[in-house]
Amino acid sequence: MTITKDIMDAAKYVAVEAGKILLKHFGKTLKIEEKGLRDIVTDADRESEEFIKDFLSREFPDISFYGEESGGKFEGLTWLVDPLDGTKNFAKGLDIFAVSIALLEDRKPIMGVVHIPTKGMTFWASEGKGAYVNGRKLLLDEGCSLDRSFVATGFPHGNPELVDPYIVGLRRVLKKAMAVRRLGSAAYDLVMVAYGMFDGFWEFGLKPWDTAAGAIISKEAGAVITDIYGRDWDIFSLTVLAAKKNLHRELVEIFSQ
Ligand code: 2AM
Ligand code: CA
Repeated sequence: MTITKDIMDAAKYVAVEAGKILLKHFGKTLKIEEKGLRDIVTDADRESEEFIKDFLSREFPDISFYGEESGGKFEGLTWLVDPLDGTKNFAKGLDIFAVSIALLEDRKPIMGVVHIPTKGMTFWASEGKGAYVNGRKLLLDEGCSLDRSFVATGFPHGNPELVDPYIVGLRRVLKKAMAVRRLGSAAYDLVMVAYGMFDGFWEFGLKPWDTAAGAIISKEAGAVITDIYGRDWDIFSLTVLAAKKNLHRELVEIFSQ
């Protein structure tokens, strides 16, 4: 499907408006509910998703909808939405969180919007058409070696079995990297790769809605995106690695040892 300006504008609009809903709740006392093992949801997640779902379902009745909080179905063309990526940060008053909206065609992201309300930054991309932040085109250089790189990661959560294999790779990266950061919002991390702030990012055990939009944005900005072993990545992959070209090669070698 061709991504028209109308469809991109609608996704950007709804992401920015959902961001306003999040800001309205941010820093206030929140109703926090446990939805799974060490997994929480707040009223802000729910209100943001409801708003996005209502808007997109009304504007695009032929496109399916899947949201982290309300579910749905992955069928043909599907909106895949994380209404608040970085819920734990948000609930604790740490201002690193994002709204993530991807459009999937047969389970593959063909367009993505990530909005960071606390920074007033809206990132977007569509397949083959490049990535942008607030109207400025993003174009990454080829990157350098790990010892000169500023990289981000996410720690495994929810599945204790991922911790040991994750630590093996983290140990190797920590011995070489200029610096390693951990923010707690994968959509935010991925657009910061697109932005060139992070030279690379990897994480284990993410969900499709955490990565779909950020992945197409970082790819369209010029990052290479695979799993940590350099194999083809899709939204259901167990691991993700997005990095500038030269760093990507070095990280794949490190993780594959
Ligand atoms: P979330 O805030 O939408 O849940 C940080 O490592 C990333 O992992 C975030 O993108 C976060 O998305 C996700 N995450 C945090 N805790 C999680 C859990 N218990 N299960 C699955 N994903 C989680
Ligand atoms: Ca979320």
